[in-house]
Amino acid sequence: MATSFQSVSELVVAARRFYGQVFGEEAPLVAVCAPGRVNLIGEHTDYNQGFVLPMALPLVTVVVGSPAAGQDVSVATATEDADEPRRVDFRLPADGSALPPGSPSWANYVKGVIQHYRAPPVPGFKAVISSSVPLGGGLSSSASLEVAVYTFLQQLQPDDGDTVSKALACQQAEHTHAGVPCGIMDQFVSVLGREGHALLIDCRSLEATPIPLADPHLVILITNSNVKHSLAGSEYSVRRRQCEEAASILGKDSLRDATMKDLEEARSRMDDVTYRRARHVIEEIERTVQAAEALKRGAYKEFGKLMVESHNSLRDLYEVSCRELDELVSAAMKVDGVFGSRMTGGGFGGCTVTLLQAHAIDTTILHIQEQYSGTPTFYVTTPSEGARPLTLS
Ligand code: GAF
Repeated sequence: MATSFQSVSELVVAARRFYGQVFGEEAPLVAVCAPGRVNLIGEHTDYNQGFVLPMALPLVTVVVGSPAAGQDVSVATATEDADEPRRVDFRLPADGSALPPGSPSWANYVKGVIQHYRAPPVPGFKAVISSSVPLGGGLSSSASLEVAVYTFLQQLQPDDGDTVSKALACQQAEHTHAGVPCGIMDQFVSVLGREGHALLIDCRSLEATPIPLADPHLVILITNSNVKHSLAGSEYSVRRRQCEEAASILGKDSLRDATMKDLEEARSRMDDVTYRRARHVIEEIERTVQAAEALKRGAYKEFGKLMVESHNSLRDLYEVSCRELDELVSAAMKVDGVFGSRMTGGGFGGCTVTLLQAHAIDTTILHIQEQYSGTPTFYVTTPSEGARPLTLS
């Protein structure tokens, strides 16, 4: 059975109750939410200025709160983590100077977004955070928190930027306050996601093309491996550097500008690891464009084949998969009615995404459960809307 998750309105009800418990005062005035994402194809291509094809999820982070007098900020999270305090209080720097990261770590996303908000000075506020995006599960819980906080600040004091600059500010927050040199995909789709559509994002021009994905005969199944290997953080930066190195050997600004012919011609001038990283990126960018075309035509078999090729390339050339993700993909691919399956997100744990015929959902879940050596969690999802303010009744 797929896991049921709290709807946006259930999360808001819970967050309002929690706000009362924490701050013990009148009801909050503002509520917003921002979604997590699943990437259908185009992995580790965003920081190479390539294409990605994610969709926003019905799993969201909700922020509810009110403006507060002065420069004081108080934020509490409904997520329990025994190691970290669930409430943080700090003062906004009056002179607009930096708001450095510190402890608890979850509050760094809030501080980072305040620092990069495009209409300073940010006023004081009280808020609580509540989320249905699994933490550290590769579905962009951090981007959804950043974008939710930014959307909350917009309700207190409108900014002067457009949606793309909002996504870029949230990406900056991740760089400076979480220390992750991520690409733009997660924040972009959390801001601009569209119900019933995947987004083909050109990570160079930052233009997005919505591709309809609302076929009642099709299911998008996310399987959480429920493992996260410690390599995830450090290896991400290593991969980024290897791609930059490959681009520089090829004499290109980024791997987006390179072809397989360029790479083969330069092969003797780079080591094998650099070659394999670059090959993944160049071929994955091409696969993503082909997959978007296939999706437009409803050619799910073709799409599924590209998903599996993407997974194999992430496993063998980019080396960001792991035993658990490989197990989940190969279990899914044995079931009749499954079009394709692959790891999604940064890798080294987290989730897989599987595209299948709706009638095959029960058999697929059962088969994966039987074959997987760990304990998976399943989410049946649909492409959902990006960040938005919510009405409080
Ligand atoms: C993580 C990053 F945050 C994204 O920018 C992207 O690079 C992804 O890994 C891999 O495709 O989610």
